[in-house]
Amino acid sequence: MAYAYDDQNIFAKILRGEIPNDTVLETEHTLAFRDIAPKAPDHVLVIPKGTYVTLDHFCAEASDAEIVDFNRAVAQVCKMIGAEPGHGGEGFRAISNAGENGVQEVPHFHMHILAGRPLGPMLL
Ligand code: IU
Repeated sequence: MAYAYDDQNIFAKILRGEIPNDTVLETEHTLAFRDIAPKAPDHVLVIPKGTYVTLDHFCAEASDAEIVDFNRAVAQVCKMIGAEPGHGGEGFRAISNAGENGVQEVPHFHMHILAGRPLGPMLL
C-alpha cells in the first residue's frame, strides 16, 4: 500500500513557514526544532524536509543524501545539546513513533531526541 502524505499536518505547515518554530538546526534536507510540549529539559524533533510519513517510508523513498543528512543532523543536535556520551554528555534517547500502535500524532516522519535528565527504562 502506498503512503499517503497529508500536506496539512502541523510539521508541513512549519516547513512551509506558516507556523513558527524554535529552530535548533537547519540543513539542506533536515530541520530540527524544540518540541512545543517538552517531555525532558531537552526535547528536540528532527524532521526531513521531504514529505515522508514514517521512518520506513523515509528509508524506502528518500535519497541517500537525505538519509545521510538526516542522521548527521540527529547526531549534530545531540552534540549541540551536550548529550553525547562519548564526549562528556550524559546521554539521550532517540525515538520515532510510527502509525497507530506507535501512537504517532503528527503524520510527518520525526525523530524525538530527549535529554537533560535520567529518562528511566523504556515503558512497554
Ligand atoms: P508523535 O511522535 O507524533 O506523537 O509526536 C508529536 C510531537 O509533536 C509531540 O511531542 C508534540 O508535543 C509535538 N508538537 C510540536 O512540537 N508542535 C506542535 O505544534 C504540535 C505538536 I500540534
